[in-house]
Amino acid sequence: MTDSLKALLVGAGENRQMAELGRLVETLGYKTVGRLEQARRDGSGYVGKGKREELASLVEETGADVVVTDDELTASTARVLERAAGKPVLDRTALIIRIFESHARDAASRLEVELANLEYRLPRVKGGSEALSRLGGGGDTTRGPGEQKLEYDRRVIRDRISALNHRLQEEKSAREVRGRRRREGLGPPSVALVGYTNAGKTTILNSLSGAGRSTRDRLFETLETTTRLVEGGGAHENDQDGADNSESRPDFVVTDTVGFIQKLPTQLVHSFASTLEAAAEADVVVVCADASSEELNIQISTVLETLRDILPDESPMSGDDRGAASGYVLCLNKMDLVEPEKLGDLDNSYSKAVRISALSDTSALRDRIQHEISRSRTRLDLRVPHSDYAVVGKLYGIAEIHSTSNNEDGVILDVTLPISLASRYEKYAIDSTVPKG
Ligand SMILES: Nc1nc2c(ncn2[C@@H]2O[C@H](COP(=O)(O)OP(=O)(O)OP(=O)(O)O)[C@@H](O)[C@H]2O)c(=O)[nH]1
Ligand SMILES: [Mg+2]
Repeated sequence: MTDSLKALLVGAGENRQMAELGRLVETLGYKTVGRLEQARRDGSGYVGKGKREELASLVEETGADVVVTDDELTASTARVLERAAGKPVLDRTALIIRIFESHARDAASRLEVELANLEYRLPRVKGGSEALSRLGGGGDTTRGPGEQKLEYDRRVIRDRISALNHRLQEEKSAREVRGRRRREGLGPPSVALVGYTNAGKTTILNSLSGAGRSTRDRLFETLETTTRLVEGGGAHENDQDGADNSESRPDFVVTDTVGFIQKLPTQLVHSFASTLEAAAEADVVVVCADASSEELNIQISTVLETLRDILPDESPMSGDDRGAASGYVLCLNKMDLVEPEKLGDLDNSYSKAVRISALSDTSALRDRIQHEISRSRTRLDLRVPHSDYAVVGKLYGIAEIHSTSNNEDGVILDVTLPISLASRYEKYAIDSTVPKG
């Protein structure tokens, strides 16, 4: 495609994200040829009458093919704007759905995007005479032809929506079973990489795990969660004699997720659910951010706010947002692109964050993750009476067993457990060392 579509961007209201809208448009392969902004959003036409006239002449001047708005519009507002511009109008939601459509690779994300698209279309099928005449056709004798087709279309859309919801619900149940197994301690500790779109999450995953997943400088490159194993390499080679295991290097699994964005269309919350689940279930959440972005602060707070709304209170996210809280790690990526004079600001705002350039080296992040995992686990000496022998079997499923022996009182075990599970076994502890946390 040599000739990309020319887009004219329109934003209204206080919370305008014109630069980001430009990035979204670019991600879809359009070229931005002009911008129009207004501080107050107009109830009937998104921008006021005067601005709509300005829009018409800007369309003439620039030869724009399409008008793109920074907010979702109702069908009638879109129509008002479309009439003024004389060009089709694409709102922010439709734009993001199109990006998701063109980036969806696996079956599940395609289903989710189809669902989002139908939910977006449903309220827009009804309405004015234009929609009716466009649909046309139909042979019912008691009703107008358009009306009959319309009913039919809406019913088809609704049926398809419920079928898709059903399929996605089934998948969700399967994921929940897997999640429960994991929370029971079956399997290695898990780390979720979450963050704003284009922060570098997939690049970080690839670097940590040696995977070769697609990364590109465009928004919403990743639309599905993927999990990879990172081998820790056992105990730290540099351990001094007699050092305890607090700096052991556990294996972990790391999950890459769908990126966040401001004003996320509600229709895409489904696509997003797996990201939120991954974050809710992770032992360590890594909030990744593009340190070189002009919008760094807003991007970080968008991510933290979205996670806070959804995660339960006991989740690792319920700490402060300076990267110092237990359970989540703030990772400032793309440090290679940060201007030297900005480093001071980063120090002040995010003193506890890990800084990396994922293109060259992620070992600092890996060390921090392993440190967090070690902190989330505790080592105990246990004596399990022979009468409770089933407990020993259970421990083999959930703990790392360092040594076992038998005596007349029971089985003696030296184990490392997730702190969240340790309280169940406290009564068998040999010292009175009660695990903290
Ligand atoms: N200069 C520089 N570029 C980076 C760095 N890390 C990632 N990138 C680039 O940033 C772009 C986005 O990286 P991705 O890993 O795809 O980002 P993502 O967070 O997975 O993005 P989505 O999947 O779209 O949410 C790519 O072009 C990467 O090559 C870094 O440390 N320095
Ligand atoms: Mg990605």
